[in-house]
Amino acid sequence: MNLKKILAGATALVFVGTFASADTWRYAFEESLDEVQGQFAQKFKEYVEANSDHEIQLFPFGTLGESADIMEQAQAGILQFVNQSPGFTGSLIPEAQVFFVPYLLPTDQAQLARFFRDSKAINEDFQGLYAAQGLELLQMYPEGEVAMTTKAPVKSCADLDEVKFRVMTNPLLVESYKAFGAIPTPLPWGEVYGSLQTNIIQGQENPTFFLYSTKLYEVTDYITYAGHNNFTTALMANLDFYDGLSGDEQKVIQDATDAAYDFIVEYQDGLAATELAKIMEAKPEMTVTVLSEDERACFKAAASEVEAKFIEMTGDSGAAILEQMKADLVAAADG
Ligand code: 6CS
Repeated sequence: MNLKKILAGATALVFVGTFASADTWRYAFEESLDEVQGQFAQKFKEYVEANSDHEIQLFPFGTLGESADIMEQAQAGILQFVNQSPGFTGSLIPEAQVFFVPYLLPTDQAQLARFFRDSKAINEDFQGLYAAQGLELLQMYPEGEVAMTTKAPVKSCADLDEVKFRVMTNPLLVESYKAFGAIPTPLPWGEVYGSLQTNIIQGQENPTFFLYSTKLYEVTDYITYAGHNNFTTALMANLDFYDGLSGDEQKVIQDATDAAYDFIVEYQDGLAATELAKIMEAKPEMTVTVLSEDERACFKAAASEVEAKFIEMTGDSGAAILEQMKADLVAAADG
């Protein structure tokens, strides 16, 4: 644990706390207000404030530190709510790494929306795993298909040879990019732009909207879609805080989560296409490639190796979650 950072976060919160009433709940997330997590958070806040006496104080990325810092603050009860992606939570809850088994999640956004809403694995099985870490899992939701952005073209895994590729700090994501042939380099988000700029890394992956909003297109020249994953994220509450609430308060939180979920699914309809168009306007020389089935072959072949690693890391518990997710995905495919 980085004690200096958690103390800095706590000090910042004590400072803001002096201006906040006891009815204020603190909610931190990994993006800015105008990005997907920020939009979700604002909807949640709007609902809670319209339907209770509580106020929600939002802390966008950077105000309280990196993803790891806000998770520590939420577990410690300094924050009541935290939005963190399994890309980071996977180092705390190994089963949450399942989201990095390549080609497990579909790219179809409507199917994904049904899956995250109805999945037993998500809405029941993961609950206990998060609770064991002092967290009430409120909602997982998708943020869009991830694209690889690099400094040189990627037409197959061979093109990733010797490429230092940034991944979130998640052991299975490291295994994925190893299996894809790259040199995986786990880094917190705050170091990504500068590391690309200075050529410490030569690639990274993220959903299209984020490539535009964070200006990653400025420091990479190729965007490649291999269809290998969708970015997943999750809203959680501190478990002691949540368990200590009245039934009415818990209901407001559940309803606010549902409202934010419905909103964010609709908000993202067409978002990847509009944000890609903005990237092309800002940087017309950007090369965008959607890999063909043949070009995807080596990425798809790597998937079974990564799945086996996941089972090796998580045992029976991970195997059961994976099986349940596959069944839930089939159910979501049927509409
Ligand atoms: O790559 C990352 O680390 C970041 N990507 C997104 C889409 N949201 C937050 C996360 O920290």
